[in-house]
Amino acid sequence: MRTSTGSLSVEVSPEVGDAVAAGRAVVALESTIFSHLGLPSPSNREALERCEHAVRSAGAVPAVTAVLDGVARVGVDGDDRERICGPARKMAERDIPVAVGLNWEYGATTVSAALALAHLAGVKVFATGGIGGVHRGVELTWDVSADLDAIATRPLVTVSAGAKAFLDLGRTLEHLETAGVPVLGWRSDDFPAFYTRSAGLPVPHRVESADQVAAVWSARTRPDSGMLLAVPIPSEDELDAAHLDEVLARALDECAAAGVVGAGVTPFVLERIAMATAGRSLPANLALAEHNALVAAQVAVAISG
Ligand code: PSU
Ligand code: MN
Repeated sequence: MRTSTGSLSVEVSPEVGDAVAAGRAVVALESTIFSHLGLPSPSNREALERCEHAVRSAGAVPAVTAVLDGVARVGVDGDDRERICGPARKMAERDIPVAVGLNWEYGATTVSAALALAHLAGVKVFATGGIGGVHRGVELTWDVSADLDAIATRPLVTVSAGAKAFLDLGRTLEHLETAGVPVLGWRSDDFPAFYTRSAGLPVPHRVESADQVAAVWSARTRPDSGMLLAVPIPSEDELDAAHLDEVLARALDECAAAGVVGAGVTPFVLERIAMATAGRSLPANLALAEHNALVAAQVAVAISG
């Protein structure tokens, strides 16, 4: 099924297209996390399988987003699914026209790109690991992830374990407030920090159930706006916060010393974190992504019901 808005046409898989047309629950997934950019092999494939399984177990249809051979896709099945776990080029929303126009083999969607494609396919809920946000030292680098504006301006619920831990989380919350994004804490009063359950910052509002998220969703003042559901990592998978702070500080210093800027910052820092935590960050990353997918599916069911 092909759906087209403006000048971009999106290839929607039959399963996802049927579900959207029938008003059934669908959860969009970004592909960066499943590609070589997000997680090392074979963890990336495990992440894909666990996220898809979690979505299905709650009665929703998973919809992986990507550009493959220059075609924007929502819902990737069959042989193409294998390619999602391969080498990719990182693709924010602004890169989608380039990936399509210049026929990229595999453009992996970040949050902003996934939201753009999911919206074109009529999907209402999106799950990821951690969103991008305002970087530490933003006053010098001006580095604010395009994820934040996409969350504000795409009519989807984004489900994430907060923002990536090495960001400036206070300023990230400020930016979301300015952009008018409702931020809800899933059974928590704290904004989560990806690998840990609390960033030491309060989340503006707490919700206890998917039905409550759906109730907030249906009362938005602007139909074209989105919201963020912040889901803390399950307690048993949480990393030690004090150790993590040291690791993050070192990784950011190394990033600066190596002169890495722009889109290269996130992959560089994530790799350093994985190395310095002796692999413990990897199972944590998998667990939180799977849990987010499960909560997102419950929300999608509540919204479609
Ligand atoms: N969080 C992770 N791994 C990732 C990302 C986030 O643990 O790979 C990716 C997501 O795709 C997110 C992107 O949308 O990083 C943000 O990148 P940037 O900061 O360059 O906008
Ligand atoms: Mn950036």
